[in-house]
Amino acid sequence: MFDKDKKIIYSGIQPSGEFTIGNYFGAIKNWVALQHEYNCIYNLADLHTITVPQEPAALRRRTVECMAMLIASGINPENSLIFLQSHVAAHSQLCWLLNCFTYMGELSRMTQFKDKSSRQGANIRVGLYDYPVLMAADILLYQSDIVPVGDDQRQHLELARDIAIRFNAQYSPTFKVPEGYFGEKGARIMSLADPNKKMSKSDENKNAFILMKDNKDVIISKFKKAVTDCDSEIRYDIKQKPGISNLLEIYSCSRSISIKEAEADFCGKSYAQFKLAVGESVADALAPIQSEFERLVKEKSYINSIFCSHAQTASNIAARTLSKTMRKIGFYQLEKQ
Ligand code: AQP
Repeated sequence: MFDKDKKIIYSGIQPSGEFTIGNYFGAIKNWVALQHEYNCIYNLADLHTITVPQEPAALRRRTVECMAMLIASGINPENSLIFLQSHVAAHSQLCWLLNCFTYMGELSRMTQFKDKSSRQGANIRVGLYDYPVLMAADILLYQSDIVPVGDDQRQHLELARDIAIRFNAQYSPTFKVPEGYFGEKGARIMSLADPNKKMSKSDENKNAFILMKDNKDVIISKFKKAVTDCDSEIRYDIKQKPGISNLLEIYSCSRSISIKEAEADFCGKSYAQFKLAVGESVADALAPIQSEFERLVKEKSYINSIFCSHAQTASNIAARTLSKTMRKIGFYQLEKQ
């Protein structure tokens, strides 16, 4: 499947909810484009989802749907590895090892932990605190060269690099130190209800996000309700006009044009006309993906065959790094009889 001369790209996405256009423009669309140039390893990160409560049947259903959505979006299982994290035991195993090379102070500084833990009340799960170490294990297991992530994951990627550098310095080169890849556009799609907050699939306010599965009417009605501001100028200015800037960003992503071109399209137009056009443009961009998704999601045995074969390939690659790491630390290795 892989070409030895190409660099390795690794990225993951959680089936913690149905994918939003934040996930699509910030991650999945870039993943699809990168497949031609790199050996790509994409992971449906279900172990990460249980850092917050999940309903078992819903998690199971969503996992299959998320896999179908990734393939419908253009991830090609013939060229890229695409598997479920819990099917490859090495992720949890390396996470434990790396926990012993990570400092409490580092994890306490993570803004995603501060943000999500403030919403969890009294009983904050250790898994939520440890999330960045599992993410470091995900990345380092595959000797990844490049990790495409949205802006929100920059801090976690930095930690993965720090852990790799620390481990390599203490023993000898073991992990490749990965570089981040931040797409030019869509790096941070914001909530439609609060443009100072990123769009998240687990937001309780359903009007805050557009799901990749939303139909045209729903999409247009959500954009109509999107928070803007009280003047009438359609221009990109994140500080003064975060709502309008976010809509311009979404429009430019959906049409694959620059922000300048997006602004030019709405010169002299009203907010109502602008919002309708953004909704229509997003619906048009999603339509072919949605029809492919509807076809694929019914093909249970095809999806299952991808889960099986890709988990096997990923396990083989991951086992090499895990065994090397354990040897360096000093664990006694079984000799073949
Ligand atoms: N709003 C966003 N704008 C740009 N990129 C985004 N990503 C997520 N939201 C946005 C990118 O999507 C990839 C997968 O993210 P994830 O599912 O692993 O976790 P997340 O970042 O926590 O995504 P959500 O939607 O906010 O999930 P919940 O609500 O469960 O926490 C990442 O590359 C991420 O940067």
